[in-house]
Amino acid sequence: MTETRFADLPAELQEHYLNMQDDLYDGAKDEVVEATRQALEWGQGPGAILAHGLVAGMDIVGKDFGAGILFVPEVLRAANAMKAAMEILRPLLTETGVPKIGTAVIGTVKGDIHDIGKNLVAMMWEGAGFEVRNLGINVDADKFLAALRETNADILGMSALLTTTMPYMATVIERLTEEGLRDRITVLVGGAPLNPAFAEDIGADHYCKDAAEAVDTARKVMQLRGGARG
Ligand code: B1M
Repeated sequence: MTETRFADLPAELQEHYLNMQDDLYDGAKDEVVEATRQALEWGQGPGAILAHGLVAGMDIVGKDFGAGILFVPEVLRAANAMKAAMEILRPLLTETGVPKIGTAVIGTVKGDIHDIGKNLVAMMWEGAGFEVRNLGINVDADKFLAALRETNADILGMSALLTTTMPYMATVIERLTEEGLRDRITVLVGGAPLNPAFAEDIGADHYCKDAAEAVDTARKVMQLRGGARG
């Protein structure tokens, strides 16, 4: 049920992360939160805790969900445990000594309520110096456009976790074009079922496979745009 991707870590930490994955799988929120605190006390960074404990655990949940071994209530409990742990990591992921480098709007597209990955991207963008307007889940084109206008954003980030909702990203991009905003907003898309070819097909500027890539890409976008503004 567990996964090891950290053979180079001390045995005690490996066991800690394997237990954390088990607790996440079981939706044991208090235990996952406590394990997150413990790992921080041992000097583990948020990136390692996410990768070895939380995301690794959620990957197993996803596989068993897909295989019909787990069902929505269990997956929801695992997701809630993950979200509680992410709240512990939030201050570390969002703390930033760097000046503001740009403004981003992000949301999970209409019809889709998956928000863990999108929230991770939002936190890490904040940590990289972006002012982020996180619109939440089930966001339609009108709401994206209104937020982009209000914030005068540089970047739009869209997330979709379902094959049935990812095409809605194209609808949002079409609306950007129709309303004359497309040229001044860089569109980044991500989510498990997407790939670079899909991003290109719908006219997005970049596909980001994970939150770290979303940070790197957004930073590069701002460099190309000529640095910080406003
Ligand atoms: Co859902 N679900 N789910 N689910 N769920 C998936 C996506 C699924 C692959 C599971 C499976 O079958 N194996 C499957 C989709 C199949 C498909 O479309 N082909 C699925 C399904 C079918 C469903 C329902 C339809 C189930 C049902 O009701 N019968 C339903 C749909 C509801 C809806 O949205 N309308 C549903 C519901 C749920 C829960 C509510 C129970 C819960 C969501 C809770 C929540 O998010 N608050 C849930 C969960 C947790 C999952 C899995 C298990 C985990 C998703 C997750 O949080 N991963 C998922 C299985 C999987 O993905 N393997 C699954 C951890 C997260 C850190 O990763 O979100 O991929 P991820 O984000 C990554 C990258 O993708 C990227 O960076 C992130 C961090 O590195 N990224 C971006 C994401 N967004 C980005 C945006 C960017 C850039 C990068 O912008 C620039």
